Amino acid sequence: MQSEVFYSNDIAVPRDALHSGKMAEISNDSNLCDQFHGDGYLLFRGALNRDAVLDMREAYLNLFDQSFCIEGDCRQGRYAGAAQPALNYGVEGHPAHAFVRSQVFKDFLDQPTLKKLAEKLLRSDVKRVPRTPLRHFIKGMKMASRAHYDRTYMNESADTCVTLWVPLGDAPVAAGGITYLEGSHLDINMEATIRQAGRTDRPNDSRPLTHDLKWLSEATGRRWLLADYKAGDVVAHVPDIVHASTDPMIDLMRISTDVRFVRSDIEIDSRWQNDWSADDRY
Ligand SMILES: O=C(O)CCC(=O)C(=O)O
Repeated sequence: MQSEVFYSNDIAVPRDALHSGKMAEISNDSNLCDQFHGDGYLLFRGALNRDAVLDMREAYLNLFDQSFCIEGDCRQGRYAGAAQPALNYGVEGHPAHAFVRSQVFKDFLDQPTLKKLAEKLLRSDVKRVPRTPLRHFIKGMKMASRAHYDRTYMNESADTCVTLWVPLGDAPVAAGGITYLEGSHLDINMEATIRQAGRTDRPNDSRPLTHDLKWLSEATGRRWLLADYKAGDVVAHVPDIVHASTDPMIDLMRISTDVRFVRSDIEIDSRWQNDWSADDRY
């Protein structure tokens, strides 16, 4: 049964018609580019080979201690409640830092399917942006990605850049997954609204963001769009759409990556030219 709320950064957001809705699926007769630019996102179900995606999940979780996953099953990847690495997430020495630099991960990113999706949506030749964050959320963290849009982190527009959000494993809403604020990429007041209220748990960050998804939904009259993702799904989004993620509430760990492509004729933003590290502060 569906829960009556979802959580993000430990704040309950009602799953009612005012605050949330379902992400659109691709309809057979839709023009992909029109739907992508109209909605600001596009959910491709089963775009990637499920086994190849689970291979990535397994390869990453194999870098942890055997006791990390329930029954030592790194392919399924349910959190066993064991101690986590002493190091901060994603810094040098942490498995996520090593994994994004591994050849197996880079080969996964360079598979033709991802590039072809990006080419279709940007209607251009594209190149992959080297900096590719790995996200890993575990039950009990009570935290998720804050509401933000990519344009403030990367100097690009919907004509030059697309983000492909790739869950490395099944990611139902309760495991934590990406969620989009409906129509926010078309709202010229969005940045002012977020800034004006100053409703952020990161007051020293000058970028427009908020941890409070319930407040943002009510302040803008917009709904958070949710989906239960499966390994193999890919979601594309434009740099202007406000997105965030839901808190992990179940054993199944949420692992995902954000693969970005830009038109091949533009220079990649200097902040995005090297491998991701959680402390690179971009
Ligand atoms: O996976 C997530 O929690 C969101 C990641 C994201 O929004 C980003 O990297 O820009």
